[in-house]
Amino acid sequence: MKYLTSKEVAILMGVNVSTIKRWTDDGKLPCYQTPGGHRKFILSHINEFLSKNKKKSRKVNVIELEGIKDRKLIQYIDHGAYQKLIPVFLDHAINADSNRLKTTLIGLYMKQYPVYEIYDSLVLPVLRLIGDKWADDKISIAEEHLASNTIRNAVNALGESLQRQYLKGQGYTLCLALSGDQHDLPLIMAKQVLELQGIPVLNCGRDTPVESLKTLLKKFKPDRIIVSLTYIEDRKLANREMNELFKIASELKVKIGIGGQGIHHISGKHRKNAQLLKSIRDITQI
Ligand code: B12
Repeated sequence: MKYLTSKEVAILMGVNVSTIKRWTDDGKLPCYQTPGGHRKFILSHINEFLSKNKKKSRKVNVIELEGIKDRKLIQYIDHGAYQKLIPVFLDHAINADSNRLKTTLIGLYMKQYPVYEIYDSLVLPVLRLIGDKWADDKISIAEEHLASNTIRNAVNALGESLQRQYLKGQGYTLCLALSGDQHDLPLIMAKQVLELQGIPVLNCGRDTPVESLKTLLKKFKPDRIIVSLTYIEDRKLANREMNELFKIASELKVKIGIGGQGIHHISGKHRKNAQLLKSIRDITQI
């Protein structure tokens, strides 16, 4: 977690340091105070303030705070111009420019664009383009790995800035990808969006055999299980695991949600019995 000083927050918000001090003294802008009396901020403090003072978010400039002088990028972020951001984000991902990727995601979040929208409208289209480039032999496996890893790090950096306040009495949601599926980016994004809604998440991550879940389910008693299906190599195995999961779910009275491009590879009865998540936004409706 990165802590910001009053001076950095002043640059970020486009105001004087004295204004930052006044806002914190008035209790409008949350902050931590060091034993020496210095104010320290995390991005979610600023986001909380901005969500109550929407007009002030217009002046916010995360990119410049990071020393990136890129007027076009600033403009696209300000306007949430996803169509224009897609090729730029793709280019930065392929060039492993993690600083620009991170500040683009955090910049959009600070401008109050919903996290699910940032993922559905920017990150997912870029990941698909990277996959297409790899499939068309336009980039090597190494380049594809580097680009998707750089995006993964930026998504994790945004996750660190998000504020989490779990709702009282809210049960867990357990997330996983089935055996053999190594794609975990959708799970990371789904976790963040659920947590923003006050739902605590247990993310088992990629390549999780369903038969290994039993003790965990008994221990945490989740309300819901979400399965990410991106790549299914062995359809028989995937359907066997889904059968097993539905059996466990009916015993424990737990709902199942499934999402990802691999949902078409599992049997129709599973698709019928589960809640289908066709976008990251759908996670906000469960
Ligand atoms: C990054 C990546 C990898 C990385 C994964 C890194 C990681 N830690 O996640 C690595 C390098 C490991 C990898 C490996 C492989 N990959 Co890959 N990979 C991708 C890539 C570029 C992005 C995947 C991703 O995160 N997509 C984002 C998801 C979320 O987008 P989506 O599924 O389209 O969108 C859905 C979600 O929004 C969903 N949704 C809504 N709510 C929710 C909630 C949840 C929880 C979920 C899951 C989804 C969801 O609804 C949308 C529509 O379905 C894709 C390209 C692509 N088109 O996606 C290829 C892709 C998935 N990979 C592919 C392949 C072939 C492979 C490999 C076999 C390559 C190889 N020869 O080794 C291996 C298989 C590994 C394995 N056993 O799983 C193919 C799959 C083709 C197919 N028909 O199944 C793709 C499509 C590339 C391509 N164009 O061919 N890959």
